[in-house]
Amino acid sequence: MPSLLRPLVWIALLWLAFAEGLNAGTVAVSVTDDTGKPVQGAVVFVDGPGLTPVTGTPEPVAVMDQIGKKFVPQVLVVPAGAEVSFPNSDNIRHHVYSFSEAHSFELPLYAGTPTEPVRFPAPGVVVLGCNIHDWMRGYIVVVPGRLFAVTGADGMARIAGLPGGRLRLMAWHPDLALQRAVAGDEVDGAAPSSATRIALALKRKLQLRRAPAGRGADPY
Ligand SMILES: [Cu+2]
Repeated sequence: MPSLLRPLVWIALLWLAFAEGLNAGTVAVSVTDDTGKPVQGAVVFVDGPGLTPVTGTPEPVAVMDQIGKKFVPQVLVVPAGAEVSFPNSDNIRHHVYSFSEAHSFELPLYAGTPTEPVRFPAPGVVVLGCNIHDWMRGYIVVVPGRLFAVTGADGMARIAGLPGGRLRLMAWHPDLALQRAVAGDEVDGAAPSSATRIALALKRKLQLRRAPAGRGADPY
């Protein structure tokens, strides 16, 4: 390339980067409970047009493990269309199932890692259980696109790279009184930055007394 043209190429590249920055907004979301306290571990995601769908290969497969008779992680967030593997890292068998509307499925009693992952085609909350161990509870939160974040101890989640247009922010938490995502404000994705707040009605935590020593031996 003639050296005279090189500065023009750099200017064009810088302009593209600048224009991209203009179109990609950032939102800071503060999630609280209904008394105004920050909520940690809430899934915040964006719903609206212009979100990138998952088209399949070579998308990495997400993992929902089973360790010590628990689902690990307890909450897994994936974009719609993603595949999830359910390895069983315990030396006993588990029987994973979900009756959720977003995707009901079953992995009958198994050890090790099933050969096929499970695809989650539609957005929604998929509640996982195990037929053998009643207390095992896990959640796969299937969100419409790749724009999501989980709140920290301060109840804050930040999502960058918003597409232009009106976008609705949604929030979900495993302790929600009703197991469905809560709609927050709409934001303008083209704005460089915005901030909003979502309040969640959580289940009241019961103050359980400790079981007497020597009882409650694990039968499994
Ligand atoms: Cu189990």
